[in-house]
Amino acid sequence: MEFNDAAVEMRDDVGKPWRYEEDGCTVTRTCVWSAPGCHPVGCGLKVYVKDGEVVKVEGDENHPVTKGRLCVRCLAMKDFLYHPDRIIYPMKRDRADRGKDKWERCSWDEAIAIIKKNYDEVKENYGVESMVAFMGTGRQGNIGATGAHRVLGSPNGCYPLSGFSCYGPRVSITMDVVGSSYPEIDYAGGLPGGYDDPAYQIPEIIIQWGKEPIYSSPDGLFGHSIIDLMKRGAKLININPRITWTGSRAILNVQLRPGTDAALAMAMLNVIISENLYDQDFVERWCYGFEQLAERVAEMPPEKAAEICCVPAEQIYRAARLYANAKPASIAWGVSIDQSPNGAQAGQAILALMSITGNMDVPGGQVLVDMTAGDGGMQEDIDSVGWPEMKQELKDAIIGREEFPFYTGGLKMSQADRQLDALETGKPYAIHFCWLGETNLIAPTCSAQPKRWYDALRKVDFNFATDTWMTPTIQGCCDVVLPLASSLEMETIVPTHYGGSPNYVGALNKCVKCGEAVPEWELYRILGLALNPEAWENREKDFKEFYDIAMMRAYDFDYDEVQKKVVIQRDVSYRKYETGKLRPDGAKGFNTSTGRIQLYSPMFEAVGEDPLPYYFEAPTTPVSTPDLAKDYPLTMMTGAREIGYFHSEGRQIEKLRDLCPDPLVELNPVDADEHGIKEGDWVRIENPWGVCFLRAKITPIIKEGYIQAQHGWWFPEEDAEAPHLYGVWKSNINTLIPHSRMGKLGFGAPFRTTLVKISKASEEDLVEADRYGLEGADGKPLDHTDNFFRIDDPSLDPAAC
Ligand SMILES: Nc1nc2c(c(=O)[nH]1)N[C@H]1C(S)=C(S)[C@@H](COP(=O)(O)OP(=O)(O)OC[C@H]3O[C@@H](n4cnc5c(=O)[nH]c(N)nc54)[C@H](O)[C@@H]3O)O[C@H]1N2
Ligand SMILES: Nc1nc2c(c(=O)[nH]1)N[C@H]1C(S)=C(S)[C@@H](COP(=O)(O)OP(=O)(O)OC[C@H]3O[C@@H](n4cnc5c(=O)[nH]c(N)nc54)[C@H](O)[C@@H]3O)O[C@H]1N2
Ligand SMILES: [Mo]
Repeated sequence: MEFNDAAVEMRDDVGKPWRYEEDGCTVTRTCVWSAPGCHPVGCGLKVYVKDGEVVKVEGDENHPVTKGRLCVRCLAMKDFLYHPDRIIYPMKRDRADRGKDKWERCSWDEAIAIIKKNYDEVKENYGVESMVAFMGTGRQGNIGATGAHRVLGSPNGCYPLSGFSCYGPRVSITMDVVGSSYPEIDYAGGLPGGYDDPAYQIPEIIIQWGKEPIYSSPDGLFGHSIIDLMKRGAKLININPRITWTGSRAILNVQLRPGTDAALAMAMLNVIISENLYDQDFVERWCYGFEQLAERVAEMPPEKAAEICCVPAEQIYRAARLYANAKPASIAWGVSIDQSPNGAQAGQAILALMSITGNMDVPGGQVLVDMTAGDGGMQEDIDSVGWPEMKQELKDAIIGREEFPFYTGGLKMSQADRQLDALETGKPYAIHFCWLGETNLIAPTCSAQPKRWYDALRKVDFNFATDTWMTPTIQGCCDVVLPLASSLEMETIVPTHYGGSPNYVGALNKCVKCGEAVPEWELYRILGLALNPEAWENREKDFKEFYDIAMMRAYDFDYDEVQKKVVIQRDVSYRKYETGKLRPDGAKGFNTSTGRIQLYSPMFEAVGEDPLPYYFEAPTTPVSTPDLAKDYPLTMMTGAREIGYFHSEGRQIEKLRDLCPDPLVELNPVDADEHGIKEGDWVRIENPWGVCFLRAKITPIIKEGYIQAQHGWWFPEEDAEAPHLYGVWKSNINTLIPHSRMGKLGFGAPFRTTLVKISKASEEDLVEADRYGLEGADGKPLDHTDNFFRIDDPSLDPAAC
């Protein structure tokens, strides 16, 4: 096979600014995205190469936003690049050997031929809809559902996390309410003068709502900007059940009960409206449904929310007044909202807070997409590849379409929980071919109840993966694996905030090549040409050209210019609702059906959801499931981000592993005492869905009655073969998270509100951990029933916390 290396060859025509010689090394200035996994912040690196090998990586002080600052994952890049366990050649294995470490290196031609043979057979016998492309979070190839739509020609692209509990809910809700991609805080990333730019204003208040960007830099937000802004006077409010590092420096911590964010946001609206603290002019001119919203939130006075959220009512008054009186103020919207089954409503209420206080699209407030400058156009180009050409009958076959039209219609992806049902039951039709791209879902990452996914995937006729490492998922379930290049091995761009918001665009300049690993887009093209040539022949020949087309339409610069300059800031304009830049037709107002921000959502109404925000109890809490709480009294949050790991990635890299060698669960000292658990003890955590083991970290940052468990754990140093699969079942916290507990729109899951009990693990427990993980504790079968699901039960008394 001929690689399209011309497009990714080093170029020396551009000169010093992006590449120069120093100390006998060639230094390349570049930005990163993924792999190693990260969201598209595009931090700046200087990569020192000698004799074709990376010898050193440093932060690039010339990068206008990150200014030389880097997290540990980038500082350990060299160890990632040359780690002996990385996959840098295609590999194959007989289907009968799934779970056995019997991989054989093969050529690209052979790997593609195997995939094509299976593709053709399945297409012929069952149709393309019986194929699914699964993807995890935020990588370069995560371009809409291109893998499914354009490479396989199937409608079923799937992000397999129950209730699409990340980003998708946020984007979908905002598209409907505001007519834009979700509004990130304005941290001056797009302004050439940065924080000192005359167009910018430092926010007086920043609310970090279920978000801790300092560790997560999520979705294109450079986390350290929070510190920069605090140094320039911004004050922090954290809405978080735990006191985090930034929380210890905040002026207010609202330590609400997990999953009650909608009640809190509604009560803050209640205060702001009843005390007349809102921006009347903005509301009158630009909001739709204010009266109805005011009526609705009148039902949620702070005293009532205080009972639901288990926080003092005064804190709610204080948070509301501080936020509404600050000019400007911003809210950083975290994944805790997406992960809540009530998150659509919490999100709706948070958008209403941003809007009625006049903070939408103002300097230092929230930034919105400039549709006329083409950000929207670029996003549209990216999201829609392959979809417009698809036959209507195939689009109609998308899994979960009838039940969840808002989810499947907006995201053009199959609904995650129904996708698992289809794999398990063969209904509405059987699945015969899966592509596991960028997800390690049987590790506690992109799935709830991973054992169910494991069993279901192992029955599929053919599975292949595209990854940078061998993982438990690939080892357990796949037949072919194709190797992907890392950030330092490719030439492409990183559009911050997924190209959605006006910010900056960074270049990934190729530094080295490892084995036969290819950049993700190149891989799409190779596969696409083999499997679905009509969609690829006579089209863009590479990622560069793909982005060239999108960027030419979107921006006033092209790909080459980005590569030369390494980073281009977009320049930002504000209050675009007054200038017609929020709508593709250039009319004033917002890009919604009413032209205004829809505090009352006609679309929610059309799909059978309440058009206004409302509160309901999460599916497994002491309030919604009091019987369950008798045996499982603790509320478990999971997945608060660790700086050294990206979900399940990084455990092989010594420098990163040293920072956090074992899976940890945080316990309050009182709970630890009650159970005779000491710092570092292995803790047995269980509920009717499963059992797993993590080590105790005893800390007062978490309230009594709650625990916070890490996700993502497996042990790459342990036995690879099934059933052990690198110890993936031992600390698999997602085993305890039940499926299908989403809200009406199909979003959310109890990742941060599950009931459990804990005890000190016995020696026998630890010996039997694999068996428990696979079969349930003490041989009791895992409970997969829906007995505890009562979202609509009106008799629930939220005051019972
Ligand atoms: N309990 C619990 N579970 C959670 C969460 C939680 O808070 N609590 N958070 C959830 C959230 S928000 C998310 S988004 C999911 C994430 O879930 P995943 O995205 O599935 O997580 P990863 O473990 O990072 O798995 C990604 C795989 O992609 C590979 N990879 C890295 N870079 C690239 C690339 O550029 N291309 C390709 N093809 N592969 C690449 C990695 O090596 C890794 O094997 O986890 C979810 N799981
Ligand atoms: N280093 C690193 N960075 C990452 C990732 C990673 O795995 N590692 N994952 C990436 C991904 S896919 C995502 S989605 C982002 C997520 O990044 P963020 O949105 O910043 O979210 P988290 O760090 O998961 O959680 C933030 C906080 O939410 C709190 N919390 C828990 N439950 C609740 C609740 O019910 N309500 C409220 N208000 N707060 C709650 C937790 O205590 C935690 O401190 O990070 C991305 N960045
Ligand atoms: Mo995520």
